[in-house]
Amino acid sequence: MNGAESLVHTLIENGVDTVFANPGTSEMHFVAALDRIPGIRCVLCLDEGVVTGAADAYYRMAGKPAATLLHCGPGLANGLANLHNAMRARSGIVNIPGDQATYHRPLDAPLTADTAGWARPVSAFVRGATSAANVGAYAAAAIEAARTYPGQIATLILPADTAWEEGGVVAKAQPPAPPPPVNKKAIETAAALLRQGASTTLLVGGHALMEKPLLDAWRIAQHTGAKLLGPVSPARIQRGRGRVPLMRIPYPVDPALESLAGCKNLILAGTTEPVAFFAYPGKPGYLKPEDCSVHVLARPDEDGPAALAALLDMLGAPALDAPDPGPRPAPATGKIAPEKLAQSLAALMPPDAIVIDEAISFGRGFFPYTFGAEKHDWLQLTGGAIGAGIPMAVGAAVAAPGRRVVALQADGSAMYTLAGLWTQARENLDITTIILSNRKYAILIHELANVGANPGRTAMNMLDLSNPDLNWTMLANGMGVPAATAATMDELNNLLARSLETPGPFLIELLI
Ligand SMILES: Cc1ncc(C[n+]2csc(CCOP(=O)(O)OP(=O)(O)O)c2C)c(N)n1
Repeated sequence: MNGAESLVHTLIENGVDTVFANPGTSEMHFVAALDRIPGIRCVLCLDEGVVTGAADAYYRMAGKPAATLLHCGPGLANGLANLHNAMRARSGIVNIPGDQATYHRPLDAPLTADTAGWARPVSAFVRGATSAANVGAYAAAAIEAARTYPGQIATLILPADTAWEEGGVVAKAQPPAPPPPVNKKAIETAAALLRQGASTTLLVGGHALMEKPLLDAWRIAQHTGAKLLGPVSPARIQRGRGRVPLMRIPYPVDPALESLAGCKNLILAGTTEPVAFFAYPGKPGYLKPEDCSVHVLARPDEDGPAALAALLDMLGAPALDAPDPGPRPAPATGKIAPEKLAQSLAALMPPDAIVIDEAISFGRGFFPYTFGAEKHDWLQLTGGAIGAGIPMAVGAAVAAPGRRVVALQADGSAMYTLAGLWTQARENLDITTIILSNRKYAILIHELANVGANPGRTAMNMLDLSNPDLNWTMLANGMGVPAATAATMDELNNLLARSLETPGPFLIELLI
């Protein structure tokens, strides 16, 4: 058995059965081993940002890591922005860049780079195999690291000779260490604060945004009068009718500050203290009021769901269902508007859909209008590095066959990793992409004003995507994805309804 074969067997034996791949020469033996040994679904992506963004969303939906296959340092570097988003989402990924053969590295051939150096800032674990004999053991260690609660990026660098040489040994990963036990003192403190009744906000993130813990949080809030909020950009929320209608802290700094105005005690469950996305001249960076104290019920790496369950128990909050959102709305008609798109989604989305939200400025107000939709999962851009949406749709669809993925996709952000559409077509993934076509970097037009900068012609040109206009139907068709344009809500409703029922990908350019 060579090193590459030991790697593939180790992945399979430890339940890693999906690889998002963009290979090169140094990974040919890894590719050959994936070919010889059945058991892994290999998904070719034509850009490394697609590989890493797909692996991120795969973990969010499957709850187990996929592996990547990347080409040397530069291939890894192309995937870094979406690894950054994955790190912010606390997604587990077994990230595998190949590399120059160990003995070829000193020759400084063109693709030689500081692969480990590029991996380190986004990885909780970085290790390079030094011989075929340790590939399996290091892969098992990487899998263990990737699975560590709530999820981490573990990078295993695979020099070409460690893949092709004989002497590979398959290894078994240890089960990951469980999250630290719930902190009793933190629960008592939170219970005491909630009983006091002073203006308290419960901010819930991470795995605590799944259906059951979120209902626990809702019951705590209803019982004590606390306000319940989610972070600006959580990795995954389970929502829709029968589930908690959670509002998030808004992205723009002024409404974000307002959402916490008057808060005296901020209790954090599975998330960190909220801060503004950016500094703005004369505005605070921390979003809580100055006289507000922060209490950590559970850190993101602690068991937030268990902490909420224990807190609920201590408070003795009565059983309660999520509130009834009323009848399912009808699709909105007429001129296009953000809340109307949300309304049509709520009307038409099938049960168990997965929404990928890289809607940027158009998507700010979608949440309240979709509380009445069928149950669904909502995945957000977590690290602010745009170009995640199309790849995430790929990863979610691969992770959850049989569930429809609806990608709400701003046009500027779509262009970064457009190549992901090709993978959607090649794998025939059930993805409906709605391109929010404003032909602008609209958010940055607001930001220009927010930071007090001058909107001159050169500046405005740098925020304008017209001249030439992107032809979305042709772009999608060119990669094998059928597409059409909608200029009214009625046109959108027709296209959306049809695509939601038709297997495979479809792209709608919505002229907003
Ligand atoms: C990797 C990366 N590059 C650049 C940016 C800066 N940036 C933030 S928003 C944005 C434009 C977004 O435009 P679009 O996706 O069309 O959404 P809209 O603003 O029109 O709603 C840019 C370039 C970023 N956040 N991340």
